[in-house]
Amino acid sequence: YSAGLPDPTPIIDEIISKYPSKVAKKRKKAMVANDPEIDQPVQANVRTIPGIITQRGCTYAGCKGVVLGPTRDIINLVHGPIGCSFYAWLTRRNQTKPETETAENYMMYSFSTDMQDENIVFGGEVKLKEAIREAYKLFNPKAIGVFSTCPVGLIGDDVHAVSRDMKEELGINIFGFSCEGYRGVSQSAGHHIANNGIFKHVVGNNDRPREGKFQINLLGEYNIGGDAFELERLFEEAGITLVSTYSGNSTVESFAYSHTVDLNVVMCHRSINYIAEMMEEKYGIPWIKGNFIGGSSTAKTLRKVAEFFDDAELIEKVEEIIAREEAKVEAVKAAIKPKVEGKLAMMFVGGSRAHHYQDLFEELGMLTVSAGYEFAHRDDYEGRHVIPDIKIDADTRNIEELTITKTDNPELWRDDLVAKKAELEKKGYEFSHYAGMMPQMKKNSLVIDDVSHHETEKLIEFYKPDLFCAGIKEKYVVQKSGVPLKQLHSYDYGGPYAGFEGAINFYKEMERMLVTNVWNLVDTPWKSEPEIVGSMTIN
Ligand code: CFN
Ligand code: HCA
Repeated sequence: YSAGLPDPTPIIDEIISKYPSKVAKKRKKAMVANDPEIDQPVQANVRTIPGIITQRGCTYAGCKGVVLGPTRDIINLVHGPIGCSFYAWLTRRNQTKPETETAENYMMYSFSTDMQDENIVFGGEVKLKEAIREAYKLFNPKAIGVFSTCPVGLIGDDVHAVSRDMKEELGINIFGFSCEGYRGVSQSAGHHIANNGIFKHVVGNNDRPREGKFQINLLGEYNIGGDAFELERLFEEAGITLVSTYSGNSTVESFAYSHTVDLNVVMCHRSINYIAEMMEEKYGIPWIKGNFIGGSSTAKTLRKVAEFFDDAELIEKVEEIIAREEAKVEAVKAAIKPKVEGKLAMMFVGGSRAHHYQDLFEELGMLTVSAGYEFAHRDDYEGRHVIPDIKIDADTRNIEELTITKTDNPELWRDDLVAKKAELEKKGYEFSHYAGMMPQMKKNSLVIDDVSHHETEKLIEFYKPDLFCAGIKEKYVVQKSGVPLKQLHSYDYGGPYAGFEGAINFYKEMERMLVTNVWNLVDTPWKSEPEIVGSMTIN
């Protein structure tokens, strides 16, 4: 495609020609032939059509698995059948490192009320109370979060009332989440519910005094494959105090004083923008977007943070780190780029990585021919706030809304930060500017939201990509067709891929996966053998 990508309209038409007309009409709105120069709407954050094989997960997965899952000093108790808890048991590869050997860490456990038929018929609140008492007696935790699964909402167990009663009885922080799987159209609703719950029940509970000259939180970083450890290394060396991370390698203890920072740096905007906005509204803390996927993105984000603090010493230190680290990154890139340049990649992942990882491919000279998110909203694609986040009906129906009021404690309302933000904005510094995926992608690349299994097969046939990036459910189906699949959720067994060290690891992984003949040797049975057709004789 050195002369540019072909117009993907024929492939869009071919894909949807197999669908019934109503379905075709709906799916067509989720597919766009990209033009970075013009704004085009893409359908996103709407209900998946029943019968289509989607990549998506549920609201419970977004709340329990994604946002609260990586926090080690809270017992995350799942109220529901055991399968829901088992599903979210360390499958996301979010790592953690307690300060000491005896510090609280419950992440290796899977807590569940293990609901049975009789609890569905007679109610499960008594069992939930017993489970909370048992967890408290065994572990003596400082906090317990209770997560609702589908049957809980259907039978009407009130996890909030139970949590309030148990908080009073045991004297520790206990709170519930109405994150039943069916509540939204995807994981996205679960992120919102988790953000609201943490903000309401934890943030602001501890007004710890400052501990550093430059204090930040990192929002939307989940320490998959050790990503957060690499970023912690960089901040520490620069002299920037990382007060809390939402929620890679995190503690609820740190969430409680995370409102004492000067700046929030938001990495995955999709999952955590709500906390950034609420902290700004209540405490006056500004937030900026940051991306640490790719060597040049990492350098750019570090510079942005240093620029915010406007401190000569900090700026110098950050430049010193960037110069040293970029030299290492460049050396590896120079060796690998000639071997993978021009290779074609596709990625269909979550709500931010399908965009962020394009930076790494660009650095290697690879071309992203088609990409999409599973559950992002239109602003994540188009780069503008096109829909007010809080009001999308299917996504927010029944979500308990929070009324945020400016803090009444004058010491906690940061006038200095509000003034600083206004001053920087005048200089053209854009705080909440959110660059979406589409303006960065090439003309005629194909953007697809909530891609289906049928569409995946057709895309592979059409583009014959060198690499497909998605998750565990897609991995083996794609590989059986002779195309290597890199998991951009769990990183397969690899990582970290964030920061400078992460970029080096990722380049090496691309060399390992793409400079090999093994995929040409894959001989799928359906290529050589006729399709097996079933038949039945009725006498
Ligand atoms: S770690 Fe994040 S970066 S939080 Fe989100 S939108 Fe998921 S779990 Mo899988 S890998 Fe993925 Fe993103 Fe944000 Fe992860 S792209 S789907 S809900 N995601
Ligand atoms: C989730 C979690 C997930 C699943 C990954 C996958 C993750 O959505 O519930 O499908 O491989 O990153 O662990 O996104």
